[in-house]
Amino acid sequence: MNPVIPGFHPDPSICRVGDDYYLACSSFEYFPGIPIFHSRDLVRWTQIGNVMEQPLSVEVPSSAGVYAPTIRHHDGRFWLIVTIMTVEGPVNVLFNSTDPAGPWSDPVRLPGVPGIDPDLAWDEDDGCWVTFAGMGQVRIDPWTGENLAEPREVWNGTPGALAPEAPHLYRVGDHWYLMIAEGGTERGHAVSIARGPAPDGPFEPCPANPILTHRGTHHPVQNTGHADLVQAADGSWWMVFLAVRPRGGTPGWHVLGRETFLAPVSWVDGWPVVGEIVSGVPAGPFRDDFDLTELQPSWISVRSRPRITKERPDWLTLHARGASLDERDVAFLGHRAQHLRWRARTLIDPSHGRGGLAVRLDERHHYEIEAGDGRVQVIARIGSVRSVVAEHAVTPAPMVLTVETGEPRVPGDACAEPDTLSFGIEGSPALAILDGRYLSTEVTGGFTGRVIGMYAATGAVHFDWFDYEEL
Ligand code: 6LW
Repeated sequence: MNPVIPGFHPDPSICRVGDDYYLACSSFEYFPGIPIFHSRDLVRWTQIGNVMEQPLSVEVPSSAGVYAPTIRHHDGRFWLIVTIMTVEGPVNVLFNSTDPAGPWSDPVRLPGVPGIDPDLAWDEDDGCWVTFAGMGQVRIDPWTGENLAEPREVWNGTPGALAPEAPHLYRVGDHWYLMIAEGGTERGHAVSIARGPAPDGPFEPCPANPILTHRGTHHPVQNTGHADLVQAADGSWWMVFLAVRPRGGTPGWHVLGRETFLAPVSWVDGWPVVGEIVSGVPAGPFRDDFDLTELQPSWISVRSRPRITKERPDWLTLHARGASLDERDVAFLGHRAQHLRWRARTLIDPSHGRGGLAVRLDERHHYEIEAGDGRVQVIARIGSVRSVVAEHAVTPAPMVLTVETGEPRVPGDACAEPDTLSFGIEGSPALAILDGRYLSTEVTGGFTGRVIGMYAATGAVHFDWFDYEEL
């Protein structure tokens, strides 16, 4: 059962214009921010751009930054509202564009919208409503970001439920529906809904709440929640939502972050009923030969783009800015891991610096194979422990570095890891095989997933190509 957008692509929000669907996801500390996808069938999605092409000017810890966008199309224009989580708390901003591939407008700040996970909806009188986790609601002027009234409380989900969040407000038939996530974004995650006569309620909860949850089931897809609804041109309804694919022994580890899934929705007695997941098409291989001057939109860096030059034709050169992946700013260019089993490789020339191929969760959790100064090392950083787990002398020449996942060493064991990660130089035996659980969200905490990328630790490091494929 595949996601429709595999890999760390959480908090999906969707809209339709004619036969075209557009979807936005959270991106946290990664740059550029807020990937935008396009589809014609809801199953096959292509990334067409990113909303935030400028780095944030505020301090953003890992798993803070860009949280939970809502994308809507209104009056010929796309609108995207989002929370930027900073060390000082959430800042909500609104972008607009006539082309979802970009460029998007500069962000309009919404100083009167507290909370996170803002939603956008327009009523019959063109009034623009923002509903945010808390749950609060306010009418705004979307061009200036000003509040047009005081924020008010609205339906806050099932009494006693953890973390009511991710509100989305819709007009369907005679009712306004307020759909939210609750139960927390872990195994208890769920989607609930209420309806009322007006955008601000009063709201009556659905007697069948939660309308989506996999908590306490054997389902291989868990943590289902944070959903958005869309109606197709043929009148059918669909839900996109985030979920994870945990593996290994107890308690189960998910390593790809929260991914975007799809399910059909039918309406019974005026309430949405969510069907079984529609499996997506597995992502194809990804390769970049660095022949183009523009980077493909799925390439992400940490917080901002490092200095990247094309000083050798058809190579990419990364210029170091932090001494290792332990640092907040590092010259890193990565691609999200999207399969349960995969392999990535890069051809590196480390004659002008040290650098390599890494699997990153955050500054405190990453594994990498690093070349330079006549040696290759495999380094593991797990929490406060950093260790060189293998070292090998090499002649200073270009080489292909590889990382691939493998099966748990004792499958079926209560403590079995979700996978292993094996690092090496192509054509030689693996230098190190490491336990994959330490690069899972259950260990690292936070909201992201594995990102595989090239990096520079010192000097200028040249890369001829990068490829990634499912095994
Ligand atoms: C997001 C919240 C959530 O703001 O996780 O699963 C937070 N849902 O709605 C970060 O993605």
